[in-house]
Amino acid sequence: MTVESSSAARSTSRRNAGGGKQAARTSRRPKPEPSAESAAGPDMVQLLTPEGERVEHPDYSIEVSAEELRGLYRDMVLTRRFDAEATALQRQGELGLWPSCLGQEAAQIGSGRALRDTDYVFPTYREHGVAWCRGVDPTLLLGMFRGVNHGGWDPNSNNFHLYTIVIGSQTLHAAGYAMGVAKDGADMAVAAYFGDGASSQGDVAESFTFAAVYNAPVVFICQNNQWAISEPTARQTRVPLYRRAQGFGFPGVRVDGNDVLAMLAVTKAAAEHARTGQGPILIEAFTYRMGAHTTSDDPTRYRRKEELEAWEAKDPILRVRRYLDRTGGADDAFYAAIEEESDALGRRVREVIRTMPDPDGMAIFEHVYADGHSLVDEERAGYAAYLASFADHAAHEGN
Ligand SMILES: Cc1ncc(C[n+]2csc(CCOP(=O)(O)OP(=O)(O)O)c2C)c(N)n1
Ligand SMILES: [Mg+2]
Repeated sequence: MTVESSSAARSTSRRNAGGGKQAARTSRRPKPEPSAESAAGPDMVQLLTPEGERVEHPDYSIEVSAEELRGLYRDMVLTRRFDAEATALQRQGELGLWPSCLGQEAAQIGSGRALRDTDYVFPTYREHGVAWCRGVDPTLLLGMFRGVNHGGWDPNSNNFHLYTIVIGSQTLHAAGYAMGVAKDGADMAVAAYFGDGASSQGDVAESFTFAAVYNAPVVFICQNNQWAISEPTARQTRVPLYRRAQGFGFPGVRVDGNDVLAMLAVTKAAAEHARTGQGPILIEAFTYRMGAHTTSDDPTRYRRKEELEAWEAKDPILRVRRYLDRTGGADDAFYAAIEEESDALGRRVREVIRTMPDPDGMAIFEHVYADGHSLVDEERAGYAAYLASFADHAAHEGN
């Protein structure tokens, strides 16, 4: 028997063994996955092309001065530099883990700068650019990833909630917070950031339902970076993510997430929609995670290098630079100053991390319950005795 005929015989016997049901199952093949390129679609809002050309959109026009544009550029460059430093520090053993936002700077800076200080933001774990816009000192983002604290900043100082690792759960926090805002009649929008993968979570569906039914002022910002670790967006949805909103009864819009101007314009309009009592709205920022999911991940195992190269050509920072150069909006002195500022930020981040104090070993038992708990008390005493045993041992050795 040849190799071909033996494998043909095996597949025939498999079909026969499964009967009619099996045959039906094998004929129901998954639909081909759309490439990220074609999935963007014509209804995506874009104001600045990858070549750095300004284009108009009938629903979202925006006037941005050269100074404002330089500010957005600076925000993105510094975010990228901070992110690169943090990635390097993880490689040097200073951080346990780092989730890079490389490639998502426009989605984060455009939306972050569109919000008012009085708005409230619920991030995931990757929103380093949004944190920057909220005025959270970037070094404070590092503590949790070094394992020395559970958050690192006071959420109420900047109306920026702590990072949330439990996928999608912060959208429920945002919906609940926004329901309170609506009851208070407060003039604010609540932004809930989440990912394409999170869109499959029940928490996100529930938050959509509550926000819609209670007409809560939530701006849902889904950064569709095309991947949920190694799962492509095509494995999360059969429709473009922004269209999910329609089924819940509120509007959704897809934006070029690598276009800082489009993100700024659409998020400004969406926040105004929320603040003026028109209920929730979903923004799908169509972007790309250019790095690994986290420093624990190796994307070369599951994605093609051509895909990365296609997105590198749409780099969010490069297109603003092209536009600035094309319009004479920035000179060499400006770029040199940003470079210097980036270096200074990098130096500060390295200094802070290397002198960051370790927490007291007993601190883990704090804040578990508001009023204490007998089990925690027991565990605290047990751990204290365990730590003390080392001191006893050392004293014994010394004798
Ligand atoms: C409830 C829950 N399930 C699974 C995980 C493990 N996990 C961490 S990140 C991630 C993928 C999230 O993808 P996406 O929402 O697209 O966000 P991205 O990481 O791409 O920014 C998963 C499944 C988790 N943290 N929480
Ligand atoms: Mg994702």
